[in-house]
Amino acid sequence: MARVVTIGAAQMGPIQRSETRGQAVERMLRLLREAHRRQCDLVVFPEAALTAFFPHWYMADDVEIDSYFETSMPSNETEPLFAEARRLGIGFHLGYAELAPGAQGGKRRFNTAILVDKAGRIVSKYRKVHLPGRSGYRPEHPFQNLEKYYFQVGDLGFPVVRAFGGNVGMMICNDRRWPECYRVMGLQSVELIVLGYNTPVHNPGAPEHDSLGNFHNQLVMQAGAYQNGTYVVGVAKAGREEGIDQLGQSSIIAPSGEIMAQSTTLGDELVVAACDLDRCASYKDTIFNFAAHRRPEAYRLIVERTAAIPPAAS
Ligand code: ING
Repeated sequence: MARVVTIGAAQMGPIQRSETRGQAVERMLRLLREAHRRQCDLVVFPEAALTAFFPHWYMADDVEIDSYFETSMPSNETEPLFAEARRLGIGFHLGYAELAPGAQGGKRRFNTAILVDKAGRIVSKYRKVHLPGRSGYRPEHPFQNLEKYYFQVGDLGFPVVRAFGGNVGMMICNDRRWPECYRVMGLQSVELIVLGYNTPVHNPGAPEHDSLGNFHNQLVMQAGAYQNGTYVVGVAKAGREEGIDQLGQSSIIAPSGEIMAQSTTLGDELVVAACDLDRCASYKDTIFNFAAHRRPEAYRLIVERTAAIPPAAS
């Protein structure tokens, strides 16, 4: 019996600062109902799907910053999403900013994603490990990427759980550019990786890369899928959000690395594909049979070294 999971990549257009969480959830409910009509088992929403992507601007006031974070999940505003998904019998992935309690009554802020099963239970949680950009304000840049300022590095690793009939893992946005993330989950026999992203077309830190933004977006997810024999579903918050143009290209990618389905707009758009998890074996059991071919003793630098060290001059 094939293990087919019908997945809906629920791309969202921009969420402006003036939009409420309730309005964002209404848009998500419309995508969820379309997913039900199209027989989806799982819907993947983007990174930071409840608000505008606030790391793109600087805030000093703690109360204002916290206003972009969720202190509970589900929260009052997201409960309708959990309830409707449960009623329709659909699971979902949701990215949001998490405010978690810290030691001595402190608080911790994470860029977080959850996986919710068809019964509405949170079955996995992930906190973003690779925080791009800088922790300091750059006045010379047209916009910021202050994730290192607003978020702590995720402390949950890269969990893979049994869900939707297979082995499912998560990552968030910039994580998809780092092969280590895919391999840590590949070493847990992952068959489906779901992720959301907010990716500006323009990178103020490396403008010479801008023309390759779409290419790099596809490259990293296709490579990660193929090299670990897993499906990868990447879902954008797209379009012009607070004056910043963001990539679309939400994609469902097969273990072969082929793109099965991809968005063609920069707005709210559901992209659907039936994913047979049994197709992963064709790669996991042959070219990427880790047990037969990997040589960890040759890879020690990957874990022991953070920054690159060039060879000594001969
Ligand atoms: N965003 C971006 C990403 O990794 C970025 C950061 C922007 C990288 C532009 C390259 C070019 O897709 C997040 N939120 O990680």
